[in-house]
Amino acid sequence: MGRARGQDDRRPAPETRAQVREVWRDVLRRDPHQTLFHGDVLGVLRSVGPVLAEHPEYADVLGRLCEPERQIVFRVPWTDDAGRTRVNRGFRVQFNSALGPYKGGLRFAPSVDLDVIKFLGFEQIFKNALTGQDIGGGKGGADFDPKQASPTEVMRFCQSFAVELARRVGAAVDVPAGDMGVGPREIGWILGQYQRVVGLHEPGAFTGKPAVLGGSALRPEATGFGVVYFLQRILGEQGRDLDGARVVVSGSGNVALHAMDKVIAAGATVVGCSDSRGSVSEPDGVDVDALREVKGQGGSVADYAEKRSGAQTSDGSAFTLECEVALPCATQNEIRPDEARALVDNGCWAVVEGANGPVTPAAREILREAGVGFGPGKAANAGGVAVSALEMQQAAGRERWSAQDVDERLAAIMVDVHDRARDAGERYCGDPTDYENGANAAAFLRVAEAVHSLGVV
Ligand code: NDP
Ligand code: 2IT
Repeated sequence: MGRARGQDDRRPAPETRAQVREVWRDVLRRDPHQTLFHGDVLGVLRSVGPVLAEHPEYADVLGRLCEPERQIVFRVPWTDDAGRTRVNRGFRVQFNSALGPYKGGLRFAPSVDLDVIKFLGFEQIFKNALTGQDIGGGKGGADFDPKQASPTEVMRFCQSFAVELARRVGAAVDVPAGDMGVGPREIGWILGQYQRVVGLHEPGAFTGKPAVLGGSALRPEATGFGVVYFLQRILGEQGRDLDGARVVVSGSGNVALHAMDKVIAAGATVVGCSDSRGSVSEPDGVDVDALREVKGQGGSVADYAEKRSGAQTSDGSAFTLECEVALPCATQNEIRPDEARALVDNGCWAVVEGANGPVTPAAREILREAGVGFGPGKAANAGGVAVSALEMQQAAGRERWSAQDVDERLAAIMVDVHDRARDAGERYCGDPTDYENGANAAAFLRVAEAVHSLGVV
């Protein structure tokens, strides 16, 4: 990137600012109750001002970025083990396809609604652009609770969900993957029914598949590993490293467990973790294999702690524990102002988002003012979707790459994501550590150029 822009060059012209205000008014008017989505849009609109000062022609793109190309809401009927008919609501929001097929995960959780899916889908457009790969943005899921269902019920649900999805997705159209509540097992079941309906062998229509069906080596690990590769770059810029650091990780699902593995391998100690039922502190270090085993059997972090003499459980947040690094890897809105203040008071060096949207805007402001390093999810957790894109490449080329090969590519992509966010932070905000505005600016530049080049479509 060229010379950093001065303060005066960073303010868009009055007519450009008016265009941005009109986009924001339309977003509020169309869906007045979608507060999660609004928060995410506002963050992007605030970040892109300096980009629009340089490229006023991209203001015209904003309205199209904020309105999904297509929103599919559908009924998912299924039969439970007692023979009763059950109904859930399914979603697929195909947000933007300027850079490639819509790409993004499926979330199964009772809290899923159109607001959650639009927030995640909007975030995904920019995250995917930051990876440098040719993938558009989308997201989907259902208000279905897999934790309250037996394996046969989950399979029937996935099959019913896949029947509707079959008319909407495909390797060159839209390529879903997993997210909360959806892992390789569910993707395998969805793919199985999808292929029956479309009458094709088309494993490239989904990523995050079981390895035997063409799932990429290291896709399960990719998000958590990528978070730590990003964290290591932030710490490197601070002249620090993970050796001897105390780390708190929230969640104990896919992203959290692999992030724990990676920080421990780098010499850190995981002193706290959590799940939807509570949190645990363990100053001598969480035993991740033991935790994985308990969680794999449907247990909670409290069940894990019961077996460990040095562990203590709590109903409160894990982020009030003393730590140098915080990795929120569970869900949105986990770190609010109270937790942010506790992290600052405890001398935390960096907060890096493994989950999507776990740190609220007010909490981010507190971290920023205190000079705590912050890695926004759309950059820091991009490793998952990046390896999904590598899985798409492997499917298209009928190839299988080794775990080492994928890990090297993942590490290189995370360095690029970090450097893109840092360089844009420097250029557009005069602050190379402003990864949040930098990530938004860098991603917007790439997507906006693509949308603009396609004409008004
Ligand atoms: P999982 O379903 O594997 O794990 C989610 C974890 O979060 C579980 O331990 C769950 O608890 C916990 N959790 C859920 N809700 C809450 C809550 N309200 N409070 C505290 N803990 C909670 O999901 P993933 O690990 O795949 O996803 C985690 C986050 O990472 C999500 O925000 C997701 O969007 C994001 N992400 C995921 C990617 C991926 O590749 N999977 C890629 C990029 C981002 P319990 O065990 O009790 O259910
Ligand atoms: O939030 C995310 O980036 C994901 N759930 C992964 C999406 C994907 O397509 O791999």
